Amino acid sequence: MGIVNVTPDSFSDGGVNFRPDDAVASARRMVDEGAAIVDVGGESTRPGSEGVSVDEELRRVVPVLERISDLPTSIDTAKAEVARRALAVGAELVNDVTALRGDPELATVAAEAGAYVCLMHMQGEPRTMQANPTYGDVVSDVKAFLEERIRFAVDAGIREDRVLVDPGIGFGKTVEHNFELIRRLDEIAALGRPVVVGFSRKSSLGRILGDPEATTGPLSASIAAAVAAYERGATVLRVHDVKEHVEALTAARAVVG
Ligand code: 7PJ
Repeated sequence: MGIVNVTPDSFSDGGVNFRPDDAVASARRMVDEGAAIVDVGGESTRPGSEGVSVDEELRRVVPVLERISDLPTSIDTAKAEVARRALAVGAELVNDVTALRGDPELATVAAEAGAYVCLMHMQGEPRTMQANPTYGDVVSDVKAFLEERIRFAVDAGIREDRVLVDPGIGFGKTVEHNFELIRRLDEIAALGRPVVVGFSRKSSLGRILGDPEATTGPLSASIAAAVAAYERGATVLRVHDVKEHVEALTAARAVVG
């Protein structure tokens, strides 16, 4: 899954794809490089961020999605109206970092469109989530949350075989929490749904390399985390650098057999 943030302020590619022409070109390049789907988002959820209005989010993503309706696309939003418009112009998956908790209408919109939905775990909210993340057992807690959200989605009319789950790397988690979630990803995969992992360029990768203030991490470490996640059962890797991840994962797949 290639990431196209149509935002001025996302944590690692903010501004790069803010112009529609650039976002469209990036999406096409990612698919050429082997992405199975392109995740288009108009609202940054980086630590500390505030939200944007529905109108602003629509202004950012709809013109881009309209021009890539021939590609497999996902809409990264927590807003029902943004999802509804995105699905109408061809998106097939709703990637909701709130796991259908942010907008009471979103589950119905996804159910009625027959869309795929990615349910992501987050402790707290983007503005404050990195203040003091605390768990009993992080993997058990995330797994129980995802199990409950799958139930919620199915009860809202979303077919279970349309649901993907994501442990939410960096969303209300310490560095150690993030790596433990990957180490024990098989426990999340045991939910029986495809597991999405987004570790690409995240700050924990810069921090284990020795910079306690890092806000991003390098490509090399991103690839290592993606391969480790793949070996433990991840099916979708959400990444900025598609070509390099496709190359690495192709080799990893050849090893796994
Ligand atoms: C994630 C996400 C993730 C899913 C972001 C970035 C930071 N969606 N949206 N999983 N991270 N499903 O653009 O990398 O880990 S925002």
